[in-house]
Order: sequence, then C-alpha cells, then structure tokens
Amino acid sequence: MLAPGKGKPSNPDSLHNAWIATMGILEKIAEIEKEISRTQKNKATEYHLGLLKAKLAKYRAQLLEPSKSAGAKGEGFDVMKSGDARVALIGFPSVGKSTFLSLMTSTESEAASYEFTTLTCIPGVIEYKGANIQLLDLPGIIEGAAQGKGRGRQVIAVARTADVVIMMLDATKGDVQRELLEKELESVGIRLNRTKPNIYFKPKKGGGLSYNSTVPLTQCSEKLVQLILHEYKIFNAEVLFREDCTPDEFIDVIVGNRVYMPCLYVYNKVDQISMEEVDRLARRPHSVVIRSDVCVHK
Ligand SMILES: Nc1nc2c(ncn2[C@@H]2O[C@H](COP(=O)(O)OP(=O)(O)OP(=O)(O)O)[C@@H](O)[C@H]2O)c(=O)[nH]1
Ligand SMILES: [Mg+2]
Repeated sequence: MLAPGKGKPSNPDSLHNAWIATMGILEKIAEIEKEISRTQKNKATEYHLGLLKAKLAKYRAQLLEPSKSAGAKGEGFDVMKSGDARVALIGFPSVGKSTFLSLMTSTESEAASYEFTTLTCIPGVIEYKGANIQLLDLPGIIEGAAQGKGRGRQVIAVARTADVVIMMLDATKGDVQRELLEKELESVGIRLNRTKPNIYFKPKKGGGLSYNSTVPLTQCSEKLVQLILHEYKIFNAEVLFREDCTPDEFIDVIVGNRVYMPCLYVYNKVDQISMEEVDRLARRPHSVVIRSDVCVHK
C-alpha cells in the first residue's frame, strides 16, 4: 500500500517480481551465513571467509536498495528533525518505549500491555541544561525487521537519522533481545559504539593496487585485501591501513554507507528482577537500568 500522494500505484506483476528477487537474495544470504558459521576460522580459511563476508555485504546492500516497484518501503516516518539532537527509541514491542516517552516529555504516547501499540513515530522533547533533545518513540521491532518484517524498515530508516540510539530492553528477558537487535542493526550497516575504521581507501582509474600500512596487521593481508576488492570489481585503488582492522571493517570502508552511532542500552522494568541482577546489568558498558511505569507530576 502506498501512502496517499506518494508515487504511483504499484503494479501487481512488478510487485510479484520484486518479491521473487527479494526471496532469491534472502536465500543467498542464508546460504552464505550458513557457510560462514560452519567454516572454522584459521589461517587456511581466512581468504575463503573474507570472500564470503564480502559477498554477504554485497547481497545485504542489494536487499536494502529501495525497490522501484515496491513503493515507499525504505522510507522512514515523516517527522521533522528539530532541536539540538535526535534520540531514537529502538526496542522489541512492549518493552516500555512509549511509557518512557510519556514520562520524560510532555507528549503522551499510548502505552498498553499488548504488543505493537505504537504504529508510527511520535516525537517528544526533553529539555536538559538549555538543550532541546528530540526523543522519538517508534513502533516495536522484531527479528527480521531489516528485511521488512512489521514496520522494521521504516523504524531502521529513522534510527539512521538519529544522533543517538536508545536500545530499550526488557530487563526480565535476558540478553536475547539485545543480541537480536544488534544483529538487525548491524545487517543494515549501523555500527553501534564503534569508531570508523582508520583506513584510507581511494579507487583509481589505473595503476593496480597500492597497499600500505602504518601499523603491523594481524587480521588483513595484501592478498586478502585484493581478493575482497576483486569481489567488488575494484582492480585499481590506494589502500592505507592506519590501524589493525578486521576484514569486516575493511569491507565497511569499501561499501561506504555505514553509520557509526553511539548507543545507550536501557534496561527497563527493573522492578521485576532481583537487586543482584539490577546490579549486574548496571555495570555493563553503555548501560543504564530504569523503571519507567512510575507516576510523576510533570
Ligand atoms: N513492571 C513494569 N512495567 C512497565 C514498565 N514500563 C512499562 N511497563 C508496562 O509495559 C507495557 C508496555 O509498555 P509500552 O510503553 O506500551 O511499550 P512499548 O515498548 O511502547 O510497546 P510497543 O508500542 O508495542 O512497541 C505497559 O503495560 C506498561 O505499563 C516498568 O518499568 N515496569
Ligand atoms: Mg509504544
């Protein structure tokens, strides 16, 4: 379905073709992921693994290209950026995102005990030391969100525009939610709490590969770099490693459209777990523990 006034109506044939193409790519991604997981990591397999990872990144990029026939799939919600910073609330359904927005801002976002209560993006403003912070409540996302499950793609598109992501987690659900969401965001090129790899990379018109490093490299070699570049049909380029990066980081640099974003892990509903557990979660890096269903007078 297209939003009113956005693009032409989709033709069922082209939608069907787009669906078949997507299924083909998904199958290829699943095959490569399987192969990577059953390949032992050692010196003898490093080239094979590097190549598989380059292929995986390529198929994932194809999956994320907005398809011409499938309408506004890759678009976010229409919410204007405002204030000094934008914070996106990302989390599974019913973890308490809307409760938190209503608690922190003067905006009320409906909260309820059933899943998928929020269906769109609801902005609120937090004023802190003279700064206006735009807090965005978003629909819950689930596994497979990056491939279009639920409103996953739209939610992720909004997350890419944020300055900070708050990953809200249900403290009673253990680490499963966090691992799944990190995987989803990772697969669409969002890198959480990591800095951009310090690699200079410039494709050239000729002259072959000029490969150099200013530090000893333990994870990449000239041959591996060349193999990965060939996968992207790049035969002439200047590559300078300024830190000991992994093949994945090198692939990120070639692909280029990665976003490096700070993420705060917020464990909500700590009233439901033991003090020892609260203490354990609170000591994790980039993590805070909260309870958001408290009544306060604003
Ligand atoms: N025990 C407890 N319950 C909470 C807390 N915060 C929120 N809840 C409850 O959790 C349920 C879901 O809260 P919502 O704020 O609607 O969750 P959401 O993440 O916005 O959910 P979706 O919009 O479906 O993605 C509601 O029944 C809230 O009252 C908390 O800190 N402790
Ligand atoms: Mg909600």
